[in-house]
Amino acid sequence: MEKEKAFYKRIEQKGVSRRDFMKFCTFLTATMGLSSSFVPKVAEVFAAPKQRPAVVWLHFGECTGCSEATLRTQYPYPDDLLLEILSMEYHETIMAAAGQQAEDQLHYAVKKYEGKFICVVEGAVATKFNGAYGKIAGRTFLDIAKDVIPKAAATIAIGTCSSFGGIQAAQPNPGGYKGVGDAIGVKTLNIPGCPPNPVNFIGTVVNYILLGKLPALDELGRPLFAYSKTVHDQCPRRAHFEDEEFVTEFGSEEAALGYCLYNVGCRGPETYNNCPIAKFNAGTSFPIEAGHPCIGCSQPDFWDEMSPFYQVR
Ligand code: FSX
Ligand code: SF4
Ligand code: F3S
Repeated sequence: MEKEKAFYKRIEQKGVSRRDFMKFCTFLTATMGLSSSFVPKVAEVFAAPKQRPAVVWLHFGECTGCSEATLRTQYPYPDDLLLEILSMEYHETIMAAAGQQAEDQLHYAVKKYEGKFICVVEGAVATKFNGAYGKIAGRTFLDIAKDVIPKAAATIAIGTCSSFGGIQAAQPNPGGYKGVGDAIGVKTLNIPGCPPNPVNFIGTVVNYILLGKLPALDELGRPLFAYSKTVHDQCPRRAHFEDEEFVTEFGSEEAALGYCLYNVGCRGPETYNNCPIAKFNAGTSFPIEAGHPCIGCSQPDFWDEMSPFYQVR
């Protein structure tokens, strides 16, 4: 009770009412595909966390947009997520430690929580030339992945890069970059998107805390609750597609009317993600709502397969 009270006080100070928070929990429960009877339990995960899974967050070849997106989460706010809900043991971008101290913390955390921690991986792994294209503290990404990941209870690949290789793996890919699962031959839970939606990461973590297991996945390792439908099938512009009302030029009258972006290269019909429902920045918007076609950022090999962007295929 005390913990819950302190939580509600804390979020109120940040301008979030209890009602807004419950609205978010209802939204997250529905996004996760759970019945509404789970809403109070989901709220409890945030308001009165019972266990805080240890997380070791690795960075390989990437732009750090995945961390940036996660740090923009609201309900839970990043401080709650990192300090109350999870126990973030290692994360190069946000940790105070640097150099040897940081390296020591990685080894300490992996040893202390062996078999119990969640490994979150951001970024792709170079595999050619014994992984020489990417190193941290004298070790290749490949060596670090091979050392740390088998010791984790579960591995979440956050973002398209760690899921499928992303921009590092785009042709001609001289470093032989691959998604982390492919690089070391393990199954990972993949949350693709460049960047991915923090809601899908939080949903996965809450599922793990609440039900003691990871959510159901498709054949590409993606949680079905977020990636079972195309962007096109959930798109607010879909009626315009059916009525053949298309934008043919950016800045045109049709664009202002919110017509379908298919003819300016929208890849929504080939892309699996829940962006139209989950949206970004606390439900503010997503690419298509902002007038930009989907570029297929969640799909494997999208830099090669979906480009040239803006061209109808
Ligand atoms: Fe990749 Fe993450 Fe794209 Fe960036 O770090 S999924 S390049 S948005 O952010 O790995
Ligand atoms: Fe489909 Fe894209 Fe048109 Fe939306 S804007 S209806 S996703 S083609
Ligand atoms: Fe990416 Fe398309 Fe969603 S570009 S963010 S999958 S709308």
